[in-house]
Amino acid sequence: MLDRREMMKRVGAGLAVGAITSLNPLKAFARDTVTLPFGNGERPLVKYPQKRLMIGLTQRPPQLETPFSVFNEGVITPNDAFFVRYHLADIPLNIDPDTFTLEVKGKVDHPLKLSLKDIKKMKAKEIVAVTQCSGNSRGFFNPRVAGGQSGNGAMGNARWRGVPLKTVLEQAGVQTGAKQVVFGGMDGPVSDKTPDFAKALDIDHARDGEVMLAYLMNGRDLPVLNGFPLRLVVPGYYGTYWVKHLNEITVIDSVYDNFWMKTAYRIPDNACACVEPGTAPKATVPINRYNVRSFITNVAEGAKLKAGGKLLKGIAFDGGTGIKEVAVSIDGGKTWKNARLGRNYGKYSFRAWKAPVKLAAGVHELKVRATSNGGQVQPADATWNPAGYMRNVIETVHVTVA
Ligand SMILES: Nc1nc2c(c(=O)[nH]1)N[C@H]1C(S)=C(S)[C@@H](COP(=O)(O)O)O[C@H]1N2
Ligand SMILES: [Mo]
Repeated sequence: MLDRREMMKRVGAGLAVGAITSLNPLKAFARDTVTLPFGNGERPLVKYPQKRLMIGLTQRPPQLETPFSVFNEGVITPNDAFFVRYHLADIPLNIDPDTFTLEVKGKVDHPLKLSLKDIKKMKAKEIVAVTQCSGNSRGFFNPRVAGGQSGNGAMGNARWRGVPLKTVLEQAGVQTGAKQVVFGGMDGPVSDKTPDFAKALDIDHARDGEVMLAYLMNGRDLPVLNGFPLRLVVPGYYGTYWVKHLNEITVIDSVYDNFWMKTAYRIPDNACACVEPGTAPKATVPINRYNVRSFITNVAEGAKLKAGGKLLKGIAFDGGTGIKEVAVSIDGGKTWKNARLGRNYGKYSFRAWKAPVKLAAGVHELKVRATSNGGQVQPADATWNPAGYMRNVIETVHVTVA
């Protein structure tokens, strides 16, 4: 095992030269590629520190997608396979956990400077929750839209341990008139024309007791690329709010209007968060909770299967009401059969499901459809919005059975 300082050095060295492959002990693999099932879907498989081979989307900043087969290994996504998304190229490489501090300031009675030790002394809490990028599955949008062309691997589910943001805000003493809380991380832009990354939550949301500052992910320190040593966890909300390398919390008495809140990460202000393809929404709101999704994880697109019995397996999740029901279809959606749900790790977690089916020889469309406890059902037809967010159409896997 590498100690942390050595690891940081290697992360630093690797990223500084841009091409991780040149330093990579697994260099040979970097020439391997995978092809995601949409136009221009070819991607390199890349090796980064603390990560297994991942699907590379960009190098600087690193954006890595989880190979989809990982989701068939269990409902918890291993740290070394968890996806990575950054906006800005200057990512922090030499974080010393002993000198790291989190500042809490703005409209508070007692501004705080907390060390990691201080934070770890507070009463801890654990939650299993999905992180999903707003643009997960963007590559499937039709018509295509600009932005990172992700397949379905820009999501993951982990057990997070840390302290409720509420506890920290109480310690700081939020003043009356507070409207939002702004979160900043240690990464930054390379050019000062690029707006720094920061996100905001409404004060009531920030104080709901569920939003937390996490320092452990699946029982281990956060991987560097997933926000070491501290990140915000916003259960049920899109990944954009889950600020990594979190070192600044500012309570404000207005609605935060930086680029990342006012311009980016906004969705059409209607129930489907969608518009007629090719058109622009009239009004938008900041992206917020996940919609309901489900996937078959043990049969890949285009698979060839043997005729007879087959146990379909997969996962489902939503924005925090929990999964009520998952149904599968082997006839392209004409008939549906309920799946059996697996163990419940809480309403923010992936929920495993299983369904035995009998497949006759021929070509089939397998489909899976989840319904949330909140009554939301996946749509049969894909919705569209110009940013390519929130795809949640009923997934279809085409198979040939012989
Ligand atoms: N500091 C920082 N935090 C960040 C981001 C970032 O660019 N910088 N990107 C956000 C976005 S858009 C997503 S989807 C998640 C991804 O988390 P991950 O890289 O741990 O998978 O981190 C969020 N937190
Ligand atoms: Mo994201």
